[in-house]
Amino acid sequence: MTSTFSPVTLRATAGPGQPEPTSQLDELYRGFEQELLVPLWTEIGDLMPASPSPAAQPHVWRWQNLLHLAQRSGELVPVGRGGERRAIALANPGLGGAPYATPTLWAAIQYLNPSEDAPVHRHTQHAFRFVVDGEGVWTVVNGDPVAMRRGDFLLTPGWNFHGHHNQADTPMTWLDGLDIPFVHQTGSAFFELGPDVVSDHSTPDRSRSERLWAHPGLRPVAQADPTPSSPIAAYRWEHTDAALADQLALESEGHPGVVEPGHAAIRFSNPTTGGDVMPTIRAEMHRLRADTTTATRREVGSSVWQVFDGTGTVRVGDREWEITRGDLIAVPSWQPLTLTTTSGLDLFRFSDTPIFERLNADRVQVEGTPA
Ligand code: GTQ
Ligand code: FE2
Repeated sequence: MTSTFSPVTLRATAGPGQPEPTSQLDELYRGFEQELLVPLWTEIGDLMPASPSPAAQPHVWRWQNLLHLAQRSGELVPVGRGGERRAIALANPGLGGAPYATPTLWAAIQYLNPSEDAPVHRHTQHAFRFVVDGEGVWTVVNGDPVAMRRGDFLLTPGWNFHGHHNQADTPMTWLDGLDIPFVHQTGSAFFELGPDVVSDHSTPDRSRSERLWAHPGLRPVAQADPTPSSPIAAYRWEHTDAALADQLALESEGHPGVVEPGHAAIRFSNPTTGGDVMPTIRAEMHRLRADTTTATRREVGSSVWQVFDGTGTVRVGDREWEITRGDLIAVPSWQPLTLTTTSGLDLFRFSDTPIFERLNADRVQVEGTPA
């Protein structure tokens, strides 16, 4: 669905270094078609560009529009077995209508009405939730109920059973991020159903996972082995916010720590390795002071950003948008990105960078410095 190739119709057109079209050449090309063959010489420009030229496009989805459609889905579409989740995915305009925000990343708004249960299942796809607004849902991961509140970043690494339940008297929405497109396109998906309702409807303030793992710089001695995904089920906003505020305060006091002037950022990390939270997904939170513009930066791999607070302007490639709370931005591979704000801006970001780092195919270029 996302292929940029039209059904095989090879053309005997004369390009640079190509023979003049003749009936014999045409016959050769019909022979290729018949045998389902494609010669490199007609495709090389697209297949092997000098630098990444992804099919995915820069795009912004407006949270207010997503919210409205999610609310209507909440009225019209039940959540339960079969569909599994009332989740509505961003479809990048360059990817042929597939529910892919980028070639590797799924981003969706999920909506749960009061008293609803999203049934239990597990899959090899890695997942997280990020909450831009609201509370009242607990996601139950391997039997451990995890509260969801504004600013929290929550993990559901691959093959963990999980369901969600809304204990509030108001609906709740959040952002889901998964590696569904990567897993789909590489034929590596497995899926299993669990119970139709979550096993534990209790509403603890902190999950068991956090009580064991989420103390700063402290890990349980009995848990010595590294795990490919982080054992921390929830990274709470109070910690994220404090880390960003402290970075900017240190900058004001003349100490290092920020990415660049006026730009603080933290990466959510796996305490057992120090690396990314999950094998395919990197997640970060960024804070720009008022009246800050970032350096223009591009990198191999794609990302999705969500505005958490404040307003600003985002430039991706040759597109530019004003952005406000909840808005989502798709940044394709190697597209230059610049953020500007006059009011101050908090943004959540996730990317597929760990895949490229593992393959030694990662590259970053910051404006004014060599790649
Ligand atoms: O909440 O379990 O957006 O399995 C897509 C697939 C959410 C989930 C999505 C899922 C989920
Ligand atoms: Fe799921």
